[in-house]
Amino acid sequence: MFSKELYSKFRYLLSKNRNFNEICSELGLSDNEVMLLINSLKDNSIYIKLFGDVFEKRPSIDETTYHISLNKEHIRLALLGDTHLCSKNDTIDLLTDTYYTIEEKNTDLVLHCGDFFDGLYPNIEDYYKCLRVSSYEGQLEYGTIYYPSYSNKTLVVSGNHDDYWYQLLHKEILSDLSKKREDIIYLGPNRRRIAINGLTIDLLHGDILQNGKKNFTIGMYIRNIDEEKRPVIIHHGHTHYGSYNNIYGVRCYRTAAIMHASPYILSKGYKNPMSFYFVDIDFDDNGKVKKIKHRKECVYK
Ligand SMILES: [Mn+2]
Repeated sequence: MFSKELYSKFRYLLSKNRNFNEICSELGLSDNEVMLLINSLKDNSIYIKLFGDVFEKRPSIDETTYHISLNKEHIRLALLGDTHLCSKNDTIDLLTDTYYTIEEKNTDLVLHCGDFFDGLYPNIEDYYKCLRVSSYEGQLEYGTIYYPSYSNKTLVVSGNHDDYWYQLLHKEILSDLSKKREDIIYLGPNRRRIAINGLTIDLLHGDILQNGKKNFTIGMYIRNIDEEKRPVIIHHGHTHYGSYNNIYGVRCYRTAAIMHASPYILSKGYKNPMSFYFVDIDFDDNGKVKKIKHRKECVYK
């Protein structure tokens, strides 16, 4: 796909310690083309040389609240996440079935807690072998075409896998996706507070705490928020295992992945039950939350 001359010019620029952007412009290639060239060399040390410790770089978090007003006494939300599109283990079929159920049950809004895409994990050798598509433009196109369309909106924050693209290319793939798909709204990286009438929800991926540290537990996340500012609901994912707990009076929904188990998960003997939640909320005349109930829905293979 790339000529020998191009490879040697690339190697030369690398040896001269040119950075990624300089290499793109000196080769006259787009960043995606250079990423493809790097992928094709299958040499992990090139990523490290060009991007360093990519895990230190994350897009900055939006601390503002995203307000939605729905003039209704009763609303239904669907909570899901970790769809990992473009992984060879993704499942557009089961995701489409899931959205079919969501439509059928007259759902007002879907919340997606990130890892929408599988991204490109730079520090694992041969990661591209786990992917259906390994370029930025290719993944963006795949998501635009195959993510199920929905008559209402899907609100999404990014997960660590979506953020790999930020670390490699300084691009937020979900921001670009939301420009192509008007039913998908990107609320920003990692987490965002949402307010629907009198209901507050923290939608978060669930891998890092407010201070950016990775020793995430939901209890610690809640304790970091002043008591009077805590949300009514938290929706998070990341661990690919679904559960519900009431912690310090906050209703915490952790959603499972909607993807098939990877060979790694299978080799460890872990189960991979796919599921999502419906949450029904009743409001009083002043828009205050009157009653909440939920149901876990299994996604059957
Ligand atoms: Mn995930």
